[in-house]
Amino acid sequence: MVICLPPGTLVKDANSGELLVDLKQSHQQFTSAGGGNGGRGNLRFKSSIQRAPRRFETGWPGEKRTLFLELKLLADVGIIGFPNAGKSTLISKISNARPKIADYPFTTLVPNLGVVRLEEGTSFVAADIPGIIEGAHEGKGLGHQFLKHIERTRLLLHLIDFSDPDRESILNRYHKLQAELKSFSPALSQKPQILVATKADDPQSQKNFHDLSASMVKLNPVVFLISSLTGEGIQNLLWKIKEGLSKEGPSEEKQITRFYREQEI
Ligand SMILES: Nc1nc2c(ncn2[C@@H]2O[C@H](COP(=O)(O)OP(=O)(O)OP(=O)(O)O)[C@@H](O)[C@H]2O)c(=O)[nH]1
Ligand SMILES: [Mg+2]
Repeated sequence: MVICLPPGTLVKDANSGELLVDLKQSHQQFTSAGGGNGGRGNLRFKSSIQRAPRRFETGWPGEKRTLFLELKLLADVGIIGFPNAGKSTLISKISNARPKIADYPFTTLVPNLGVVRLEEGTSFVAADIPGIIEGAHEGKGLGHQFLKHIERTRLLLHLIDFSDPDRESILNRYHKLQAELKSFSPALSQKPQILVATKADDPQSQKNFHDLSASMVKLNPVVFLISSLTGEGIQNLLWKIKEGLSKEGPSEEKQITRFYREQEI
């Protein structure tokens, strides 16, 4: 029996939890339980006196194994932020993904993947995940369940809605999201991040960016102000992402994270 699974599926032994294979490549195959040897069929018992034998042998039973399958998406860039930060709007602007967008929190319920074509021949894959809120590690909002999908990315875009008139809450949200990342996985919280202040078309965002950019740069040296409505700042952001992805990554991630040549997608 052949079971087709999406690339990025981890196959584990359900009893021991042992990782059997990480299916990172498209069309990769793995035999988790071998079939038993077959018995001899009627034809093998045919002789000069027995032309149509009824005798046969049953085969041996095959291996049995209970598997636990876990999908961790393969993407180069993860887009994170509080609900309504503009994550899905950005991925729909820069890629072929067409996620649902709305002005209420938790519009996105499952991750979206999009291929971003940067220039002739180079592209990368971005993942937009549901919004994270304070207390996600205790299961609040949609909880941490989707953070595993950005564990294999090399770069995080941390989007913050700058159109909020409450300037303090902008900084607070930054710190809360970092705390949530850390409580999920220290490795994830140490991935390089680009801070992206969103909704630049809103005068309030411009004002907040003017007042807060010095504090933001202290927290993270790479800060961009963008608008997914007008396109402001997006091209520069994409070049920065390309630069970030071109840097050497840890060896395990290097195997799966790279620029794709267009014909491979
Ligand atoms: N003015 C303005 N509005 C924006 C911009 N980007 C997103 N929005 C609006 O902000 C709201 C939330 O956008 P989404 O892209 O759904 O936000 P999200 O971060 O994906 O939200 P969740 O899926 O709930 O986590 C929508 O009403 C968008 O139209 C922008 O650049 N400018
Ligand atoms: Mg969304």
